[in-house]
Amino acid sequence: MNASASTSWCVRVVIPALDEEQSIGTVIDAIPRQWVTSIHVADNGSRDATASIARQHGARVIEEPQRGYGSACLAAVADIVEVEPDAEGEIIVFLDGDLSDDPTQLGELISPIIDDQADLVIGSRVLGTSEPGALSPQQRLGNLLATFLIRRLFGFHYSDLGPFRAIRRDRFEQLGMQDQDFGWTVEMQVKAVQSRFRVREIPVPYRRRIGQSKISGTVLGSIRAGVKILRVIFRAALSGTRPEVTDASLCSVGKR
Ligand SMILES: Nc1nc2c(ncn2[C@@H]2O[C@H](COP(=O)(O)OP(=O)(O)OP(=O)(O)O)[C@@H](O)[C@H]2O)c(=O)[nH]1
Ligand SMILES: [Mg+2]
Repeated sequence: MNASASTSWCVRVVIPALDEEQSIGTVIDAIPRQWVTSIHVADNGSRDATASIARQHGARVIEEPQRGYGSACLAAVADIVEVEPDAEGEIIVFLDGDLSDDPTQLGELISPIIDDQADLVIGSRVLGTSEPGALSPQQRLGNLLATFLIRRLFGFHYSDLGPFRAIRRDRFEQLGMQDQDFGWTVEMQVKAVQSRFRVREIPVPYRRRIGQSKISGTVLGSIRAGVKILRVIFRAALSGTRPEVTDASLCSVGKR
C-alpha cells in the first residue's frame, strides 16, 4: 500500500449483525484500528447481547427496525453520512459479524483503492482458502450460477459474491443501492459493472462461522437468498446497460 496516500483516506467499517454475541467482540477487536476511523454495527433487534458487546468494543450501534441484511447495511451507511456528510476520501468496508472473514485482511482489501487501482474490491473466498465446511455446497453452487450469469449477461467475470468488500464512498453513493436483504451483495457487484467501476477481487480466507447461520447455512435461507440473487441479476439485465466485455481475472490481484 502506498503509505503516504493512506493518510488521506478515512475508512469506515459496516458490520450487519443479528444475534452474533459470540463473535461480534472478536470481530471488532480484530479490525486493524490504525486504518479505521469508525465501526458501525447495524443491528436488527438482536435478542442477545450483540449491541451492548459491540458498544463495549468501541463500535457505533445502529438499531434498524426493518429486518434484512441490505436494510442493515443501508442504515449503517446512513449513520456514516450523518457522522461525515462529505464522501470525498472515504472508503466503506463491509464485513460480516460471524468471524467467517478475517478482519486483519482489511489492509489488503483497501489497498487497491488507496493506490487508485480500484473503486470496488471484493474479497473472494473462491480465490482464497476456505476452511472445510465454511462454504456450504449450496453457497458454492449459488456462487457459480450467479457469477456465470453475470459473466454472460454483463460480460464481467467475478469469482464470488463474498460479503467482505471495500468501496469508495463516492462510488457507493452513485450506485443507488436498494436491496433490503439477500440481494445486497450481488446488487452492488452488478451495478458496479454497469457503472463501469474499476473492480478487483483479492483472495481472502474463509472460516466456519461462530454461532447460528441466518442466511446460507439453512436450506430455506439458501433458497430464499438464491431466488433473490437471481431476481436482482435478471432485473438489472432487463433495465440496465451492458458494458463492453472485460475480464475481472485480468484485474484480480492473483491467487496466493
Ligand atoms: N442486522 C442484520 N444482520 C443480519 C441479518 N441477516 C444476517 N445478518 C448478518 O449478516 C451476516 C451474514 O449472515 P450469515 O448468517 O453469516 O449468512 P451467511 O454468511 O450467508 O451464512 P453462514 O454460512 O451461516 O455464515 C452476519 O453478520 C449476520 O449476523 C439481518 O436481517 N439483519
Ligand atoms: Mg456468515
